[in-house]
Amino acid sequence: MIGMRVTQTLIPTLREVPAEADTVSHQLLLRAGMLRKVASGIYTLLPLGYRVVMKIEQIIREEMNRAGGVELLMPIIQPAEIWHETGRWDVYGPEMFRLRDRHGRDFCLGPTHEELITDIIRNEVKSYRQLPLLLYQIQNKYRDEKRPRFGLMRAREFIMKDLYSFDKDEAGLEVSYQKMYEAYCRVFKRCGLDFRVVEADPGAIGGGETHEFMVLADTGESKVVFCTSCDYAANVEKAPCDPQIIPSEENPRPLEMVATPDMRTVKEVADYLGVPSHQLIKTMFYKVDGEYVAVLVRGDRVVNETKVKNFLGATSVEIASEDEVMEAFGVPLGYAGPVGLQEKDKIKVIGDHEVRYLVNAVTGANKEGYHYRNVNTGRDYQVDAWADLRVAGAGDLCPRCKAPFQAKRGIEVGQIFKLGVKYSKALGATVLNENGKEVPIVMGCYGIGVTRTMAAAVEQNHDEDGIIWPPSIAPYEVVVIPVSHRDMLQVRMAEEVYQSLAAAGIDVIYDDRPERPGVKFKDADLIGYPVRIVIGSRAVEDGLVEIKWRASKEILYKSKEELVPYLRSSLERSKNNCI
Ligand code: 9G3
Repeated sequence: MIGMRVTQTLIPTLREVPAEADTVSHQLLLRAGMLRKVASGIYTLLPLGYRVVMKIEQIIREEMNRAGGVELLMPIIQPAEIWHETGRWDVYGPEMFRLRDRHGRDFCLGPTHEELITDIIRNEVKSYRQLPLLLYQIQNKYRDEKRPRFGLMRAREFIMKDLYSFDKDEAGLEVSYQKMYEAYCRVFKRCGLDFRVVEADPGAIGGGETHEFMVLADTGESKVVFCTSCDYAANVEKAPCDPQIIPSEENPRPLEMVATPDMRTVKEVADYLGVPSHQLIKTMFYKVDGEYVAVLVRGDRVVNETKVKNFLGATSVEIASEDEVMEAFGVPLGYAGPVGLQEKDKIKVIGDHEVRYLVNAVTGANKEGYHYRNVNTGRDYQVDAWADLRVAGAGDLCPRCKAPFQAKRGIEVGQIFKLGVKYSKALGATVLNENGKEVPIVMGCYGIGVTRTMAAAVEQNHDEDGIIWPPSIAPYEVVVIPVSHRDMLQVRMAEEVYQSLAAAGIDVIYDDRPERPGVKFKDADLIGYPVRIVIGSRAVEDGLVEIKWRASKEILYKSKEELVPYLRSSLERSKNNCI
């Protein structure tokens, strides 16, 4: 018999929006009494919040197991040694939580588990006959985010399901990857989420192909482009884009320096000189693996740092500060430009393809208070290379079918990677293959942000009254509310209905607080139970209870006898129709 009474649990709902809340899901999870902050980026999941997480975890477990996954549990605290072996101990800086034990040995709180799981495999697996293996855990992860925000969406401690696949060859990895791809689609469908799978950039983890599972939401931190005609979709970090050339009938005019006092931004300069922003060349300075690189993009574009990193085959790309640029090249920020830049030593200049086609462009003169007009590539400046270095956006053309993109924002709730042999080589995890040859094991890794999925579900399912939980992950499926807590007939009937639902295996909570009905109705809408049952005078007189669906706001009446079969079938249907 499951079921709960409100007076027995802890659901501290709030009327006011807490100041710390910086996105709607964070606000609502706090107000619904499901989450409380302990420190920046560190939260307590209160009883109702934890029930949602447990339901999401259960859906994940069922789908991982169905795909052949086997669950284990690795330690959160990890010895530095294995991170030294892969060389990652020094790659990750302050983002890694590090600590020492009483003997002064180095450890970290696990931000991920590639090293740890590969260490297990290299000790326990020797023959291809033991493969494939799909091992996973559901465990807290720790990443000391510079700017934790949006509640559980970017926390410093969060729950992740991480699965690692081990195959004897690339063909095996293909099979494992496909199994996980399909399992992930089932997980997010069963969680009632509107999601898309997009091509992504592997980033520091290395390896090959990778896909991200994005819950569409305007508050999402990720930008994604979707083709309007074929099914191509990609994270803008990865999406390739051709130059969009704006034809110009002008002939190159003589280079001219113009005074632009205190005009630094693209907009200020464009307005002051009366040219459109796409006529400007924006010069951005980066430190790429410690070397200075100037990147040129059109004034109306944004530099894609992932593309810069990939083009230069670098491991770290970070924007250079105003002082560094002034110190190194005497170039005041806001007045930077490519003319005469390449001649300066210790700088590489690379340009996005679009810049190459600009005729009579405007750029900074590398001199305080001055810009150049009529800048033309070849005559006035050279670059070391031209490449696709900009962020794709709406209107850019699909690399597959050339139809225009549309741009959306998304919350990344899952990511799957083909790792290849990067970790198995570094740690010596090999097997003897069918020809008796020792080969490195071919790996994949697959993550789902469990707590982030809960937050994403709220971002996607709420209205002005509060959360609207998809039934499959709701903290409780049904809330039973007596209109009067003084009318013994109503209270008795409410008890009976509650008991009958619980006995029928429906996840039901009974609001037995000595409160006015209005308070209970507001809480029920805020918390977002899928179904609300009200027992009022009408119920006592003609035996009909009121049923209200939170999502559709549909209200209907059923007798006590009809109630259980109706709810069981309608809840089952709503939970299954997203499979
Ligand atoms: C670190 C720190 C932060 C990190 C990593 C390592 C992200 C790190 C990438 C991954 C890749 C996959 C398995 C599950 C799915 C994601 N942030 N990544 O490796 F030391 Cl401090 O975690 N891992």
